[in-house]
Amino acid sequence: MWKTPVRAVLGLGSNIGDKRGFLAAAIRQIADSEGIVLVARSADYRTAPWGLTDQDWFVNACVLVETTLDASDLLARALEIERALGRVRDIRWGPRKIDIDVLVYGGEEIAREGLCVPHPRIAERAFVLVPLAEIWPDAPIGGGLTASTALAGCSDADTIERLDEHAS
Ligand code: PH2
Ligand code: MG
Ligand code: MG
Repeated sequence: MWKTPVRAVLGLGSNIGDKRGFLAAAIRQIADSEGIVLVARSADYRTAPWGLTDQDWFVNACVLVETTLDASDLLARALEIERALGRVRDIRWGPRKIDIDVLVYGGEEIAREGLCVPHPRIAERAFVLVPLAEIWPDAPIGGGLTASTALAGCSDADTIERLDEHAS
């Protein structure tokens, strides 16, 4: 049965090793996935660590996709790509080679074990809002907010530095 594609956003982050290389590799694998079409990719951004501040700086980016996968299959695919790129899960909010979060899945609000969409902390995180607003300013991020309205109220957006186009 044909399923209408859903617009979804994945947020990517890395703060170990070849950070931009991990993001680029993850985005290639996302784009090559069955049931996922890559619509837009933000620039890479250099961001100060949030939450656990005693760790290296991050590179963050967001991608907008259209997908026929349901939300849990999209999450499963994201976690599979994390594993393929060597992600080891240890410290919450701690250093990672690659993190891929399902931030938005259509306008849907999903709250169950392991899957909370829109991601509950988007509105406080400039490292998510800046790349998200670049590619989809009207993205519905919950609580009646969009990426651009939340960004307007976000105090640390100036800690986010856009990086030059990647050579690869
Ligand atoms: N991810 C976290 C915790 N803190 N800080 C930045 N700058 N970027 C991240 O992707 C990030 C973080 C947990 O997922
Ligand atoms: Mg994650
Ligand atoms: Mg995360």
